[in-house]
Amino acid sequence: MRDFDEPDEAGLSVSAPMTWATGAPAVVHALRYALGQTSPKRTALTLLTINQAKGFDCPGCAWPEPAPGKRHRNEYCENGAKHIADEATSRRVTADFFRQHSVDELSRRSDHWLNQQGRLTEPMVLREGATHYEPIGWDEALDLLADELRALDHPDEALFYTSGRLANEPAFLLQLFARAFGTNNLPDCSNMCHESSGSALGETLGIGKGSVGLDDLHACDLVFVVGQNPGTNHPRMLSALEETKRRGGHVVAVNPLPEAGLLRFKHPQKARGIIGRGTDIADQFLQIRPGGDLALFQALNLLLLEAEDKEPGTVLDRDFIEAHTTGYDAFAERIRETSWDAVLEATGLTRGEIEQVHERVLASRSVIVCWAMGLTQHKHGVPTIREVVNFLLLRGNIGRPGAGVCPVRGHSNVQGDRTMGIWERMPQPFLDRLGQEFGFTAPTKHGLDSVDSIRAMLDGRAKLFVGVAGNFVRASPDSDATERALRNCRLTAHISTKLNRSHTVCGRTALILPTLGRSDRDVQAGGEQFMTVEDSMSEVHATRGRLAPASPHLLSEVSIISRLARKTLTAGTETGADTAADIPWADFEADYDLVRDRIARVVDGFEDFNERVRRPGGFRLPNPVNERVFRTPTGKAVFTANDFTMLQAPEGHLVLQTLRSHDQWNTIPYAMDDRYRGIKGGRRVVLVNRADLTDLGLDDGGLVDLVSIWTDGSERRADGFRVHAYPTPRGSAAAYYPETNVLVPLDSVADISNTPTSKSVIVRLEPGREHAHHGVG
Ligand SMILES: Nc1nc2c(c(=O)[nH]1)N[C@H]1C(S)=C(S)[C@@H](COP(=O)(O)OP(=O)(O)OC[C@H]3O[C@@H](n4cnc5c(=O)[nH]c(N)nc54)[C@H](O)[C@@H]3O)O[C@H]1N2
Ligand SMILES: Nc1nc2c(c(=O)[nH]1)N[C@H]1C(S)=C(S)[C@@H](COP(=O)(O)OP(=O)(O)OC[C@H]3O[C@@H](n4cnc5c(=O)[nH]c(N)nc54)[C@H](O)[C@@H]3O)O[C@H]1N2
Ligand code: SF4
Ligand SMILES: [Mo]
Repeated sequence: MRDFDEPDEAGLSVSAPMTWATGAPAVVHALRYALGQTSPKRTALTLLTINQAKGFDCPGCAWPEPAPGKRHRNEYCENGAKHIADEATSRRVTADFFRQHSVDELSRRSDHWLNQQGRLTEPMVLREGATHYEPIGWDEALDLLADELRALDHPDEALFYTSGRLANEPAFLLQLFARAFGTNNLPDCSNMCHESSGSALGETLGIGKGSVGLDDLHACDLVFVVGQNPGTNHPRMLSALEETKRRGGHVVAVNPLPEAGLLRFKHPQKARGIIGRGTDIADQFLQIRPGGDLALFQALNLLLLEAEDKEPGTVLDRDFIEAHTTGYDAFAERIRETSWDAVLEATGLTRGEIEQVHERVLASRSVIVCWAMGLTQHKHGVPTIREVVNFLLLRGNIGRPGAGVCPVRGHSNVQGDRTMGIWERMPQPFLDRLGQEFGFTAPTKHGLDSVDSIRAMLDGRAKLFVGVAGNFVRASPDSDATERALRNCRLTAHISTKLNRSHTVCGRTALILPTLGRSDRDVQAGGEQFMTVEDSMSEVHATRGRLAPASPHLLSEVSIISRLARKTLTAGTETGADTAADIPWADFEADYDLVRDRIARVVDGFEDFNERVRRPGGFRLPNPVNERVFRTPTGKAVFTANDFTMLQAPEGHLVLQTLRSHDQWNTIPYAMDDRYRGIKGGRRVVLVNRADLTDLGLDDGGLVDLVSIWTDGSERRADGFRVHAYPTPRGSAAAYYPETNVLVPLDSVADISNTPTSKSVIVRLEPGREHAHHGVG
């Protein structure tokens, strides 16, 4: 199906990737997108208040803002401006729109087209057997949902999915509601994102978060940027790295792709950035094979041990290791078994390159390692991050200024949501405090994460899906299986700002519950409200929308959750859920200060929350790791012994990574270009090394289908991709998410964290056929 708005892949063109990121053109691109969505006045109103102390937090990534006094007047990036414009758009999806388009038709539209229709404006219901959504009042919609929840045989038959756009106050209320209802089934986007980081850091350092702040990054001697594409996904991180370099620090980038932002950066808000040549970011770029990072850090650790052997007492921080760590001996024994042949094969690097990095490490007093999806979304993501921790522990690069771990989070409040209790496995002390505060017993049985939720819906153990923000159907692996899972539900309901594919893949009954976005003003009975978020460096601050809401019928997330809870948690439920009559939902809805008062009593580090968050810039949550306090069972940081692992594709196959273009926000393409990688006018493109193209007998620019294989013999297919020669390592390929999620087998997950292996899908390329329609991957 095509429409005037439907992007046309026939316009696809691919040229050489760029070697620098962000400059004058970037600002022009942002403004062009903004003005295509809304008026100059709304554009000005939003862009001037993004990331300012009294404005709203950018709804894009979780990169922190500098302290209030150090903020630039335009403290946002090109992509932040696009995210805002996408939310502040003047386009609207009305009841009339749903009368014109059946659900079946909508389900065949592309992700791009659905998003371009604009903001959702009123609650809609798809009744059993109906072909179209129809309007429904708020009261009736929430009664319907509450009745379905109360009719379940057990609270664990319900799933409450969250995406990291959700601010702290609604996140706290959502998990409170789910637990008062009787379930820990709180899957979230983090399960598919940084869960491997949380698992590895929790086990080794006692807390699943990063330990560094912006000041540490500026003061650091050597920063590793591993498995991350900041030029597109965390653009203002480049300003921080530029500052590191200005102060004499160095940067090592580790990535299979020569990403523009890793190579050179032109600061868009400084004259020298616009006209000059810009700053070289990476002093050394390691073009690693996918999944080779575990081997790389094992080799670096081996070199450190050997250097210490040669000159004892000069390389390792013996005092730190002695006083603050356990597990050193078993770790060292394992590292000494490392084989250079295996390391060179796994990484695709030369020994000289690795030794050069080692020299840099020896020359640096303080080291930080930053990483993102290039590490977490592999089968051995958890051991890889554990090995990074080993590397830092060896020289005491944990718990002192200018050093530490820096998992760079994705969504603006994904870290805050976890702090607020959005996790299917919250520790017992948190559950106890929550129960005590509100007078009920929180369920102790762990809930389902994202992948296990799909399994539970497929086999009927879960019957009701509530999505709060996000686009579960497109974010999840194995698109066909996930769609079957959702369609198997009694009811699916989504609290959303914009139309997406999850609204079109429905249970027997479906609800769309439209809500305010970050930029919308939020006025309740108690007056104008603000909310709070926590960024990737544990800074908590306020966010306050300034625009007139997209429609008079919208409710805030806090209102929707509070009203639903009041309707659900009344006496006499079939589920036997605790009715938890002590929870003052109506008061919470009227005045978010009252929610924050409760957060202050339940969540560590939030004492005097209301008072402290009103200070300009808010406050930083303490990370005990920075005091060298490790909340592990032994009270010490843990060295781990990790088995060497490498990725290998069988003959004729490639390791495919699925990643983001410059013009998308997760499951939502904004436009069809990926400027820095030289790709224009299409997304169904797969990037392969030229020598592999030759070996596979494929033409540059030819049409292929991607076929993934899995150990149970099953195959999955994504059709109609153009294959292009690109400087990716031999044996690997890259293509965009979410079009390729159909290829990721549900059972292909990271050990321990259960994160889908989106960065290592084993595929072969077959002569292709044109993609029939754009809606389905
Ligand atoms: N504009 C924009 N910004 C975003 C997002 C967005 O969609 N659009 N999404 C947000 C979210 S939720 C997240 S989680 C972050 C994601 O931020 P990133 O993790 O930067 O995002 P990806 O596009 O998944 O890119 C992964 C990077 O890892 C590299 N990589 C792949 N495999 C390996 C490997 O085995 N080893 C190494 N060393 N590198 C590898 C890829 O080449 C790529 O550069 O971005 C956030 N910010
Ligand atoms: N193959 C593959 N799969 C992946 C990844 C990958 O790299 N490769 N990355 C994974 C990662 S890191 C992540 S984080 C997930 C992302 O998964 P999600 O977080 O589920 O997806 P998003 O695309 O961010 O969700 C976009 C939708 O959120 C809604 N929304 C936006 N703002 C608001 C708001 O303020 N309130 C409410 N209620 N709704 C709002 C809009 O309706 C919009 O359509 O995808 C994962 N899936
Ligand atoms: S770096 Fe991230 S948080 Fe900052 S303006 Fe850009 S998208 Fe928004
Ligand atoms: Mo993410």
